[in-house]
Parts: sequence; structure tokens; C-alpha cells
Amino acid sequence: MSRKSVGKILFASVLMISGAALPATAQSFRVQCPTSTITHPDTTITQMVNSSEPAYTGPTTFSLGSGGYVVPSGNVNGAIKCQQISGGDGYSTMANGTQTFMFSFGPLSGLADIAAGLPGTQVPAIFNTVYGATFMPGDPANSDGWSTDPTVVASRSLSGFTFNGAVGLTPDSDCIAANAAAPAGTAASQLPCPNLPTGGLDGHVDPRQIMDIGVMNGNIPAPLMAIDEDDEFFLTLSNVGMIMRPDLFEQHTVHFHGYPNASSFYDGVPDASVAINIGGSFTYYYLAPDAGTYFWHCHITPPEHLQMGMVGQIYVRPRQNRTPLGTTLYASLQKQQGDLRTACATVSVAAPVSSDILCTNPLPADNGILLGQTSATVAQLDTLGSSSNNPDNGQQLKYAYNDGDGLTAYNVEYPIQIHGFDPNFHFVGMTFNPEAFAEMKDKFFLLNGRSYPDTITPGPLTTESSDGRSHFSQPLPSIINIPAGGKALLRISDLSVTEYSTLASLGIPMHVIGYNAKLLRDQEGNNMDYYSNSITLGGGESLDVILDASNTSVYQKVQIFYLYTPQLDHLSNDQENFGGLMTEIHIN
Ligand SMILES: [Cu+2]
Repeated sequence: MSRKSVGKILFASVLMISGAALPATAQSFRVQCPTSTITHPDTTITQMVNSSEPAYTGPTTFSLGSGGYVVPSGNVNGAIKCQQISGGDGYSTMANGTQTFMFSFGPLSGLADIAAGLPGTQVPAIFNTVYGATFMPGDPANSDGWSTDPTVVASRSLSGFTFNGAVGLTPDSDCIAANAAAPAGTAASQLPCPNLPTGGLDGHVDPRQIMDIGVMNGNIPAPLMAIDEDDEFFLTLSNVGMIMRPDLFEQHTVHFHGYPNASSFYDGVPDASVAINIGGSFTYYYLAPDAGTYFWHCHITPPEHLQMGMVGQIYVRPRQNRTPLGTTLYASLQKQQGDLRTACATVSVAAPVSSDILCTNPLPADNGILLGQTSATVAQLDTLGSSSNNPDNGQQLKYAYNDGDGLTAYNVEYPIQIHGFDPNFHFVGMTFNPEAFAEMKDKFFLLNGRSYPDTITPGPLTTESSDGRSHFSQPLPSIINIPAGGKALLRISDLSVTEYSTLASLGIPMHVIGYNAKLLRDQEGNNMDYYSNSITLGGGESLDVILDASNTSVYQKVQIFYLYTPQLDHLSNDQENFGGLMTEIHIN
């Protein structure tokens, strides 16, 4: 039995999907996004179109269900989220104008959001929608991708493409026909496709559309993902193959780096689980772990596939964001001690003792200042008048972690991926030459796949690929806009293969609050956060930094600061000087 067929059997049996009967067809692309599960039985929550999550008022309680497994019986937290990505190849444009070949992931759902620099993660009600027209080859979010006319490119508008559903999703006509042909009076459970959802959307896809969109459509960074703590996340990877390397039959995987207590089956390490072949889909399943800034990458020949561009960002928003207004954050975190997955109390819930080394969110020590903090809405930050740059005004304040004391509050967040490209490695990777791993040396130093000055170019960057068409290649700018009087959370991850990188901020202190997806706090509850003017990361590390511009007597509109590396050899774009690992921070 091939590794692929093992994967398909486990895929069907482990996940308990709604459309259990797979019709006998030749295609093997597929998506999966159930509207309810054992953990999230309430379709009125999971199908919410506006992505809002239920308020967190206490841990989910469970009781033994009729099937012999526990089912939630109260306070069902979190929701269901879905995303589809392609694994294949593509091109990106470096800041000196060079087109660079990549092995890469591209978006196959949430395309409009990805093009707008947002996470492509969707609720089922949005993911499970069928595109109203026929997909044409190329990146559909880039509506005039055939044109390389500079004026057309400059006037390109994102507003026309709003589809965020799953590319390829189409009614399962075989199942619809088979059910219709069943004898009248057949019990629903005895139909050929017994759990076929209304409309026949059971994850069946048209593979032509997935190829038309997925081929040559790789992005750097790989599609951005964001989930909320307690969510179930269904992530489908479809391997569309690499057009520029038809000699290769490369598999790809998704490795959710740093994910605590991961099932090895969904860990993406090919030796320990499964890898996805060309022409196949596989749905990874995660119960969202502790809040924090994570990242993900392909785990096939990691130095090669990471260097070539298969690196992405994922972050998990904390339960604290869902604390009902007016509740103290401390009381909210106390309630979380009743959840066995995150509890720190080993003696009693009433008198928590943080001797549990798996404890992830210790209650804060009483420093006399922060413990009275209640969940609140974002105030009018802008003391200079206009509120147009304060989009969160009136919405609930957000936090990076379940801190219990408001230490990690922020107004705007920016995922920042540090990466590097060695152009020689990418060239030989495209041209069938042997790659010299030991000589790998980065010459492009990238923040979200771009070097300065491309880092401050708003909107997605496009690259003309070998299909003669312009594709969105680098969707995520790294310019940081802080509303006057506000705080920005930088979710920094480093996926560089060869280099350590330092980022410095002069003028706005870096308040370091988390490291490797963990709040900086000791087991006694003492905050270990610190202020710095630079941070240094190697590949495989992440860090949460808050840039605090809330002092309006110091930080005012139209001021510009720089986030840059003091490593002078990283301030270049290959042979071109004045570029590299640098971006701008605007107060506005
Ligand atoms: Cu790969």
C-alpha cells in the first residue's frame, strides 16, 4: 500500500468528516471544512459569517456522550476555521528587480483577504462557497494579470475580486445523482452518500480549477493564517506540482513549528507521518494551541524547501480577547484554570500553585498596578482630531496573550517574517543544476518576502511568471502604521536558513513580551518582559514585541521611525547597496 493511500484511509477515518462516503472517482484533490464537529456541534456558532467567536465565560465542560466519547455540554468555546493552500512553484521579485524562482505555497482560499495582506483563514460559511464564474488560469485576485502595461499595473484595483471561498469547490454531482437514484423511501442513513450536505458541497472539487489557480502562483511569505484559541482548524494542502521542474516529483507537507503537544500525524515531518504527493490533497487538523506567534513551513528536505520559499506565518489569538466587557482580566484568567489543557493549578482551582511545568499562562503576581484591569473597548486614541487612522475605535481591545493584567494590550498587529534568499541557490534550483547546500549564503534579506524599499510599498507585489502572466507574489507589506496614541504588536518570526538577524528600533522602545509563542512570565507569576532597542533571532525562533507610541507628547502624527538591521551587510539587495532588512514605522 502506498504512503498516499494510507494517508487517504486515515484521512477519512480520523477526522470523522461530514461526507463520510467518498464516491469512487479518479480525482484526488479534495477540501474539507465541516460546519459542525463533536467539539463544535453548534452550527449557529461555527457558521457565523462575521467570524465573531463566542464570548469566553469559562472552560468548556464535557459529559459522556452516547457514542462513548465526551461531548461539550456547556460553554462551547472557539469555532471551526478552514483554509486551503497549494504547494508548487512560483516567482517573486527582489528589491533590485531580479525575478527569483521559488518552491512555494500559494493561496487556494481566502484569495481576496490574502491579496489585501490579511490572514486567509475563513469560517465554514465563507470557505464553503462556490465561485460564481469560471476560474481562468492565473491569480484571479489579480484581475488583469495578463497585462504588463505599467499604467494598467499601477491602476490595478483589489476591490473587484471579493471571493474568499475554496477554489475548486463544486457540488458533488456523483453523490447527488446516486442519492437521487436510490429507491424511494430509502432511509437517509442508507443513502449512497448518507451525510451529503445541502447543495452537495461535501469537499468534492473540480481539479481543473485548482490547477488553473494553483500552478505558478506561489507566495512569499506563504499564505498567512490566524486562528483563535479553542478553534478547530482544517487546513487542506493540495500539491499542484512544479512546472519549472517537471523532473521532480517533490512532496510537500505543513509543519506547524512549535505547536505544543502536536499529534505526529499532523506534524508534517515526513518520516513520522505522511507527505502529500503531486495531484493529492491532505487536510491537516489542529485544535488551536495556546495563544501566541507561531510559524509553519514545509518539512521536505527542509534546508532546500525553506530556502526556496516554503515558509509562512500563523498566530493564535488568546481567549482574553473574548472576555465579556467589564470583566477583570484577572478573573477571566482565573476561570481558565478550570481548563485542563491550560491550567496552572495543581493543588486546587481556588488556590492555584504554579508548580505545573506544562502551565502556559500563570496568573500574574500582584504588582499593585495592573491587576484591576478590565476588558475594555479601544478609546479614541487620536488626540489630534481625526479618527480615520484609529479603525479599532469602539471595538474591544486586543491582547497578544492571556496575561490577566493587560500587559500585552495592543491596537494594531503586524506579522513580520524574517527570511533570506540566496539567489544562486534559487537559480540552480530552477535550472536542474546540483545545489551546493554547504555554500548556501543569503544575499537578499527579507521582511515578509521583501527588501527595502519594497518593504514600504503598499499592497501586494506582482511578478510576471513563466506563464507570461502577472501573479501576486508578495502580498504582505511590512510598513508599520501606528495610530497616534496607540501600540503596535509585532509578531516577529525568523525562518532564515543561513543567518542570524538583528532588528533595531531607534526612537520607539521595543517592549519584548513573548518569546517562542510564550508570554515572558515565570512560574511564580512575575512578569519577565523587558525593553530593548534591538532583538536578535535565528531561524526557528519567534518573538512578540510591542512598539509603544502611546505617549502623545512624544509620538505624534506624520513622524517616521525605522525598523532596520544594524548588520551592515544585511542592508543590501545582493550587489545593490541601500536596501535589505529595513522598513518604516509611521505614526498616523
Ligand atoms: Cu516542500
